[in-house]
Amino acid sequence: MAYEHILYAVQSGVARITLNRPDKLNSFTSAMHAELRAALDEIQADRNVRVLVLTGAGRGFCAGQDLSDPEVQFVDGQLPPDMGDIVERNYKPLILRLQNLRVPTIAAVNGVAAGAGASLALACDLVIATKSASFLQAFSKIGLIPDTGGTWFLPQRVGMARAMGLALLAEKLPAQKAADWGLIWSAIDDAEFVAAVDALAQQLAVAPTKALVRTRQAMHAAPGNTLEQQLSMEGGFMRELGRSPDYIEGVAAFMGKRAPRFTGN
Ligand code: T3D
Repeated sequence: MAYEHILYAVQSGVARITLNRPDKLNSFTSAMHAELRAALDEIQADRNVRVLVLTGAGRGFCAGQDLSDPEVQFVDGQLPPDMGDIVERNYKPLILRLQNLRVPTIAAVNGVAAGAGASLALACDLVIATKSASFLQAFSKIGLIPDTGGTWFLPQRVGMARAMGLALLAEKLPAQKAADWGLIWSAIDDAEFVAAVDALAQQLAVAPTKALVRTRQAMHAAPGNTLEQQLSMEGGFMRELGRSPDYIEGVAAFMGKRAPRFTGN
């Protein structure tokens, strides 16, 4: 499929989606949402893909909803736009697609991630950012709440006190502090960022894909489960994975003192 608002490429098992509206800091329109959904569906169907890298073109990662999009503008004499409907149509399906993707996901945060752009990054399995990047819960500045999963991800990652501070005060959180707080995996010197993202992507592209994705599912299910339920879920996943070709290969490689050759199966 030809894309206009994103770039999409697959190489050596790594699918790369680049949000590509740099003049607007890659903020979301419904058209960009539709392309993002289509690209995620392509990844889901392409058995050659073993990892997704999501990043932004230009100096920003994503500034959330495009506030200049006519779809969210107030027009005198007309009903105000239904933000809840936009969330249901665009943001909720995006986050659910990411969470249900059959490959691990990396947010490569190359610059500011604001509003739903910050939530989008947090919905990925690993978040790696340039030291010059920042995370901004911009919502309270315009009278909204952290959406796109923000109220779910933030308190789990940084605790309620910091989540509330970030959301209510809407101050930019520099990437290094975000890493120190446990909001993201790591903050990397800008000059080393591209190489670090590539290395991480290559590492995950040859990892046992199913085990990584089951790990995501188990981790995210935990807050809603009792310990007993969680132990049962772990048992079910272990039963499944213990019969998988990648587990057989992993053990054979360990016993043979050689590097494993995982196929993602
Ligand atoms: O339907 C719904 O609305 C529900 C869903 C909501 C989810 C949300 O995401 S709500 C939150 C929306 N996002 C924001 O409120 C963030 C707005 N942007 C900013 O606060 C700042 O731009 C940043 C802190 C992200 C970056 O600041 P800075 O100084 O580095 O850049 P800038 O000069 O503000 O922005 C550069 C250009 O991008 C500028 O355009 P110009 O003047 O050069 O023509 C700016 O208007 C544009 N831009 C940045 N963010 C947005 C945007 N244009 C439209 N929408 C944006 N969100």
